[in-house]
Parts: sequence; C-alpha cells; structure tokens
Amino acid sequence: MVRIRYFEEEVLRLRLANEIVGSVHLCNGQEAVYVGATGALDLSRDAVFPTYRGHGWAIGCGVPLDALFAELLGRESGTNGGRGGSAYLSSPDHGMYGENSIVGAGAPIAVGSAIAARFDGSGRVSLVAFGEGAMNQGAVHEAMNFAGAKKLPVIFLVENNTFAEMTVTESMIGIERLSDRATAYGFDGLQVDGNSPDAVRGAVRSAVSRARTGEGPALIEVMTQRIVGHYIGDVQHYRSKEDQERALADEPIARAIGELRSNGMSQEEIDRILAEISDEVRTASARALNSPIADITTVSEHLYA
Ligand SMILES: Cc1ncc(C[n+]2csc(CCOP(=O)(O)OP(=O)(O)O)c2C)c(N)n1
Repeated sequence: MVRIRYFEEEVLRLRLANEIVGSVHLCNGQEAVYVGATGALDLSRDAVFPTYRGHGWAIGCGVPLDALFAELLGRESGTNGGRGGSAYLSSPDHGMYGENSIVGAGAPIAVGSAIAARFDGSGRVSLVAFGEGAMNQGAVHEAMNFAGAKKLPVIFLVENNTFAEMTVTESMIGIERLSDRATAYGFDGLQVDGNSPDAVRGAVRSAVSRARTGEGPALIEVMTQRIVGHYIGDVQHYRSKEDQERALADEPIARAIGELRSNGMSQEEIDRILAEISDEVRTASARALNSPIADITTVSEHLYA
C-alpha cells in the first residue's frame, strides 16, 4: 500500500513539473483494494481489467515501478512503449490486461476474457474493477446479466468511493447497497470494508475459488474513499471538509500503521520500512526520467482503427 502511495506522490510531483503530460487519476486512499484483491489472484493466469484509476492495480499485479514510471513519462521502456500513459497502460505478463478510460467498458471485455477461459483450458478468472458510477452504465448491466446466465468465471469489483467524479453517489442510486443488484443477475453479491486489505482479500479469494470451480460470477462492492481529487487539480467543491477529514482519519495506510503499532511494532521499524520504499520509488523514477523518450518514428505502430 505504501509503495502505491509513494508512487502516486511521485507521479503528482512529475505531473506538476510537466514531466508527465495528459490526464492522471490518483487512487490515494483506495490502496487496500488493490493489495487485497491482487493478493487473492493467481497472476500467472488470472486477468485484471481496471479503470483509468489503475496505477494501484498495476503495482498490486507486480508490474515493475521503472516500467510504470517510464510509461507515464512517455519513455520507450514503458509497459507500452509510452503509448498508453496513465490511463491506458497494460502488462498482460503480470495479469494486468489493461486500463480503460471509457467508464464501464472493462466489464464486457472481462466477460469476453471469461468466455475465452471456457475454451482455452487456462482456468483463468477475470476480475474487472469499476466505480459505483459505472454500475449504472448499460454495458455493465449487460455484462453482469450475460455472465450470470452463462455462469462465467468473472468477478465484478465495485470500488465504491462514494463519488462518481463530482457526483455524490446517493444522488444517483436508489438503493443502499449496490451489491444487492447481484440477486437480479443470479449470483452472489457482498459488500466489504475496502480500507481493510484482509477483508478485500478474503472476499475476492472465496469468489475466485467459486469462479474457478464453475460456480459463476460474484459482485463485490468495496467501500472506500479517495483522499485526493478525482483528477489532479480537482478542488473538490462538491465535498465537505468533514467528509475529507473522515476519509483521512480512516485511510488504509494510517489504519495499518496504527494496527502494527498496537501489535508491538516500533515506530523506528516502521520508519525504516517507509524510508526503504521511498528510496525504491525515487530511484525508479530517476531511472525512468533518464531513459530514452519513445521513438517518434514508431508512433503509428500497434494502432488499430
Ligand atoms: C462512457 C463515459 N462517460 C463519461 C465519462 C466521463 N467520466 C470520467 S470518470 C467519470 C465518473 C466515474 O465514476 P465512478 O465510476 O464512480 O468511478 P470513480 O472515478 O469514482 O473511481 C465520468 C462520468 C467517461 N470517461 N466515459
């Protein structure tokens, strides 16, 4: 979780310095989701389909930090040769099948991957993540309905951070728990504490084992909060100060450090680990900055229209 947080703090610095260009969506505050969920997958065969807010998913999948920084910086050594950037990066060798900036679009793609797993004998489980706003997209309903009808090995994970961009969730959804919608599609739905990596891992683990043995999909709603704006520069006018303070008080890293301290870990040991990860992140960023920019003559390669 700390590796993700420090990575994104460095991304913020690089974006403000215009080293990174284009739109960037940070996931600060939601780190427990990525660490918990990816910890329950077998990334040598399973497939993850995140949204544009995907850095945490990539790091959870084990994509090297050098390649991630390089991708965001438009370098040749990036995961996608600098073509994907923050919102469209992928690294299938790590189970990270690709972000998507079109809200909800990952759901039908993950269902396609789950159908393929029926035929290729891989035993692959596909996990698609999206926000609670995306739950109201037609493509997401269609994907869940089809997956339920065919009992496909796919997990629909909703990162409910209580805001869809700038819209308060309860103003656009008429039910309390989005996970209840699973009943209508004929599979299990549950809501978990998304600031606890253990709770997320436990929920995803049992969904994976059911999916792997042919019992079909699951809908997991993870309740979390982002502690930054929707995008860099978002002043969060739609959010009260109290809500922001509440989110900060319960964010997963502060919570985990509190738990480690009460289980007897010393502050010195915690500081040592934090410093080690900070070094790792800064070194990776510096290496990426010093690596060659993507070759302009290859710009039309790997493009499909
Ligand atoms: C199909 C589509 N419609 C609208 C947008 C613009 N847009 C980007 S993010 C967003 C809100 C998404 O909210 P949610 O699904 O809750 O995810 P969050 O950003 O909160 O993680 C919208 C409407 C888009 N990218 N794609």
